[in-house]
This record gives sequence, C-alpha cells and structure tokens, in this order.
Amino acid sequence: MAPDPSLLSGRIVAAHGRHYTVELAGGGTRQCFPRGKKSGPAVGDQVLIQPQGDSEGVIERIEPRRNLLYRSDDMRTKQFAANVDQLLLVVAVEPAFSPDLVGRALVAAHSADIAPLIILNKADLAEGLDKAEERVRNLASAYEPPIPVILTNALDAEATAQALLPRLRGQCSLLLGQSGMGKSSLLNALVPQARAATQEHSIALDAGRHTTTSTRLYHLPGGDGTLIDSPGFQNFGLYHLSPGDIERGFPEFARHAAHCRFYNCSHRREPGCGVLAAVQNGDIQPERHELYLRLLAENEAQTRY
Ligand SMILES: Nc1nc2c(ncn2[C@@H]2O[C@H](COP(=O)(O)OP(=O)(O)O)[C@@H](O)[C@H]2O)c(=O)[nH]1
Ligand SMILES: [Mg+2]
Ligand SMILES: [Zn+2]
Repeated sequence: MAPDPSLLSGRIVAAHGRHYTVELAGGGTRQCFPRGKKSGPAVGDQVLIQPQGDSEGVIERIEPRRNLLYRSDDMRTKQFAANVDQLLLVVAVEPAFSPDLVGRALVAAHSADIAPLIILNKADLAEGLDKAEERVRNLASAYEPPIPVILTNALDAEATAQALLPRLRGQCSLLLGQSGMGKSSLLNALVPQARAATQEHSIALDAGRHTTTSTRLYHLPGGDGTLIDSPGFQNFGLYHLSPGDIERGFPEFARHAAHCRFYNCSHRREPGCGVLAAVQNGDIQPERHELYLRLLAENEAQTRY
C-alpha cells in the first residue's frame, strides 16, 4: 500500500507519558499523540505522523525497529529507547551504585543487541575513587568480552567531551543509570545547548522539580551522532525475557555451560554443571551467578501467576 501523501516522517525525540515530540525529516518539531489507546512509541523511533493544525500531530505508524531497550515488572513495561547503538551505563564514585541494577541493565542490553560501555563519573571525588574504580572494573571484567570503562568528571566539560565524543560519533547512544550518577551533567558537558536540569538545579530552585522526568534525544555538536538522556530507575525487572535470554545475558557462562552434563542444564543445582563448577573455582563471579538465579526466580514467579 502506498503511504498516505499527507503523512510526514520524523523521529521521536522526547517522550513524556503519552506526549511525544517528533522531529520532522523536513525540519521543525510537532507535539504528537499515539492513535487511540495504543501505547508503544519510544524515543528514537522513526514514525509517520498525520499533522494536525500548525504544531501537533497523530502518530500513525512506527517504522520497524532495529532494537528496543526496556524493562518490565508485573505491573507495567517501561520503554527506554529504540534504535540505540550503544548503552552508556553511568555509575559514580558516589552515591554508591548497585551492581544488581547494572547487571540487569547489561542483560537487557545484551538481549536487545546493544553494545555496553560503563562510565564511572565523578572521578574528581578523589577520596572514594580507588574503591569505586575497583568495584567497577571487577564488574566490567566479569563480562565477556570485558566492558570498556571510562572515567569522567562531568563538571569538567572539556575533558568529558575529549574522553567521550570520539566514542559517540556517528552513533545513537543512551545514557542510563540510577539517579544522581550524573547523566544529565554528562549530557550538558557534551551538548551545551541541552541545558538539561540536574539535581544541582533542583536543590537551588525547588526540590524535585528539576531532575530528569522524561526521556529526550539530543544531537551532538556537529550533527554527527545523537545522545539520549533518561530518568533514573530504582528497579529493573526483566519479566519479558525467557530463561534462554537471561542465560545469554551472562555471556561469560557460555564456555563453562558447554561442559554441563545435561544439555538443558539450568545451572542451578544440577550435578555435573560446568557453570556451578566455574563459580566454585572462581572463574565465574558468585555475584553474577546469584543475579542469574534471582532473574530466573522472578521470571518463574511471574509465569506461575
Ligand atoms: N563532583 C562531581 N559532581 C557531579 C559530577 N557529575 C554530576 N555531579 C553532581 O551530581 C548531582 C547529580 O547529577 P545529575 O546530572 O542530575 O544526575 P542524574 O540524575 O544521573 O541525571 C548534581 O548535583 C551534579 O552537579 C561529577 O563528575 N563530579
Ligand atoms: Mg538526570
Ligand atoms: Zn549447568
């Protein structure tokens, strides 16, 4: 079917509840709503919209996606972004980050086929740096292949741009992490026009209002590449993943799983399990195996319910 000639094509650059900002291929932006009750558009989606009036529109179609990063629990699904090339997982020297949440984000990224990079921000906080860096490198090296780690100080915009921009060129990168890690500050260092609200502002102005509440896509200076800022998260359910997806999210298990006695081994307590043996002898980090078990258990509790 030939597309309706009155439709305009564009990309979703901001999502706030059911309100979407669409950047049109022909220039300019429009505030758009999904047709009917259908939810589904995500930042990064290519869409066709039916313009309404001067500045609004209805999202008529979402073009097929390369990928979609999302989390889900028993209550709802939360989409982070679509058509993402690279996940920038932001952790900080302080507040301390949760390896559980980082591990979950890595499983989600793996199942969506998005390459991860870990940013250890607030590297200027010298007192806690060594300990935080050890924790991060420990986590990053558990993965296979090991995840690159980059140290940043978002308050030094020039150094941050120098460290990160070469890795962002020509790609769509998503900033993801718990709140307070410095995602919006990193964005501001890389895209000065963004002037994203950070927690600093919220304290100075009035509490709460100025942290990131919506997901938003920005163009890097020079136009070569995009960067998406997202609100922080407190939990990261992966109810949509099958046991196989979960296992693949721990790529360092694979070569050990090849030695399991049973071809359908779930690496929980089966005799002759290569993964359990590797946990025993220190080749697989126990924390990673524990996270794997938690995800399987959550997943099963959900299926039974
Ligand atoms: N010392 C230091 N503080 C930072 C750095 N990056 C961000 N912050 C501060 O950490 C707080 C949270 O930053 P924000 O960008 O809002 O975090 P977000 O919730 O991840 O977007 C703010 O008070 C920032 O000024 C950094 O590299 N060094
Ligand atoms: Mg923020
Ligand atoms: Zn096994």
